[in-house]
Amino acid sequence: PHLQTYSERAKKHSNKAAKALLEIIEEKKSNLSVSVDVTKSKDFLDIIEAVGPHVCLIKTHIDVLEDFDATVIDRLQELSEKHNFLIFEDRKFADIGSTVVLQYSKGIYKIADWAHITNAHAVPGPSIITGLASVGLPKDRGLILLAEMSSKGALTTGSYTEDAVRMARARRDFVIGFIAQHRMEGIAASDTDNIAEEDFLVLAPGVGLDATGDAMGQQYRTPEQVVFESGCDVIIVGRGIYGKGENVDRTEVVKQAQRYQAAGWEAYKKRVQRT
Ligand code: UP6
Repeated sequence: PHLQTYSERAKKHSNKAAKALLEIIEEKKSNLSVSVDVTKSKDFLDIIEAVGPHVCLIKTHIDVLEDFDATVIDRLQELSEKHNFLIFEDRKFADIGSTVVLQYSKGIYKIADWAHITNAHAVPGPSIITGLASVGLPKDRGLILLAEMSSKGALTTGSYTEDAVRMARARRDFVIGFIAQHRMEGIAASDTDNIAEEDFLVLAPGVGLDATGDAMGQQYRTPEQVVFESGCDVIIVGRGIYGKGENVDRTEVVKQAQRYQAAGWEAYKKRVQRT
């Protein structure tokens, strides 16, 4: 599917969150998702306001905000409508079905009420999808499974990755894609896998133009490597856009967002180029 355009794929996608994301990518000519990993609500909202016009998706870790209250979500939703981007809470659920139901819908954050997309580890097996789907599907949400991580020494390799893909194939109504570094179509279908018209979105974190990693095992690749060479669909960029995320210089953040947007789009154009 990655050789088709985003809009061709949008037309065929049956999950509403995936379809909306593909439409926004094409409309805004942006496959950039900014990961807004800062601890003050003001910095959080300032960054989102600045990068909003340049992204298809805002990725959050809502639990790192020190001064969280419900107005942050109201404002986030306003910005999502104003600038036409979706919201992805990077919650990385990893528990049994009945527990993730509570974590997804209850508590302080009520993630299912506002995040179009969230994600989960495959570690607990298919029951984690059953649990999350019971909350998310009625709200037209989409789930991303972590198939590969970007950090050094990650255990998400080989048969683990393959089994995660098989779990996704069994729940294509709700699982819309993967956090990964490559496309997953190459993973052989088992007898029970339904792969007809399969179109999983691949969202890739670990993207940077100026650094190859950080001091804690993060590994960066360029948009060209991620989108053109590896066929991923969305680039996720955090510190490459706002650095430490304190006393944010709006002009600089906008400049970096535009730079990553352009690099991601160029890599995509090169990929789908028809000869
Ligand atoms: N993230 C990764 N690698 C993964 C999965 N998720 O880096 O395999 C998330 C991190 C962070 C963001 O939790 O929010 O993507 C990357 O941020 P950075 O660009 O500042 O390194």
